[in-house]
Amino acid sequence: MTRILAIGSYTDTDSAALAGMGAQALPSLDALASLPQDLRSGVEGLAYKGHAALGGDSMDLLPGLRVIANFGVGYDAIDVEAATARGIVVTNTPDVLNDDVADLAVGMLIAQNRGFEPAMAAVRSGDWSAKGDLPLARKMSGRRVGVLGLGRIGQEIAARLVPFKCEIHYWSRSPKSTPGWTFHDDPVALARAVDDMIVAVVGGPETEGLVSAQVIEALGTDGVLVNIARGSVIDEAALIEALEQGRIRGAALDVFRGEPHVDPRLARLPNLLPLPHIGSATVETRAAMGALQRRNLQAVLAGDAAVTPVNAV
Ligand code: 8YV
Repeated sequence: MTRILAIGSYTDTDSAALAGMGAQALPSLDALASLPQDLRSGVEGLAYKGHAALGGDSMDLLPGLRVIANFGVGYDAIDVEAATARGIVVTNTPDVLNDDVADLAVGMLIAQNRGFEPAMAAVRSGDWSAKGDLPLARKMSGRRVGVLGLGRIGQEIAARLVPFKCEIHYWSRSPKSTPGWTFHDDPVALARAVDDMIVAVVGGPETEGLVSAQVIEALGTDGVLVNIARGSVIDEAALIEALEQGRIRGAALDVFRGEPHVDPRLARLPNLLPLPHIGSATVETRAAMGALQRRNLQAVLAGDAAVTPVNAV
């Protein structure tokens, strides 16, 4: 009997480990409804990897479900309220990816300020020898950087920027005890106070469109906006307009609304550095995320407390 379903695309190592626990693989959430009812009825654990919305309707297809173990720290795709109402424990994979995501955010800020993309293109295309040196880029060390959301990942980002002599400003639901970083009580005030902004808040309804047209405007024509959180946090239409009109100098995005489909107007902008959601995409971190996902599944199915639950059931 199948006790565990593993939805999503896993590495060979993770697939083997899940299969070792008796899990049946399912490529996507859409395929759930077409599974035979007797198979669905026996499922108690769901290993979930993906960003498609997992709501109460899907949970109801698995009436014996006890745990949804999400592969990822962000669980905005999962209707946690619906899970709690059904007595289902939801878990995520926090902390093990902080370093990778923070490394990427800082790398994106450097790459965008120093103009890595046009510089690489000049070498590859032969323009360097044909047309000579590129226009000068901007110095990154010493810039004033605003971190929007000072949770686990936001703190790692801010800490990494200190050795770059950056002045750190942040917005968070409440002020934190920090080594001299400046708190702002609204995102527009944060944007006004800094040169560049890095978005590190959780996704979901409470942060939907938090980076509004006003925030982008307040960042100003020298500003760079970096997003390693969720596409839903940024008013993408306002960002496209601002990038097209040069009202913001650049953006570096690892996440998009409706990803993996990216608005073509956004994708073709020369002042955008786009990445395909690779924040946690290293061999080491993905292995740690998979291991934590499985530990959560095993714990709940054995009747123990989840290792990293996000709801109280
Ligand atoms: C995804 C992420 O988990 O952890 C998160 O919240 O967004 C990523 O690490 C990864 O893309 C796998 O879906």
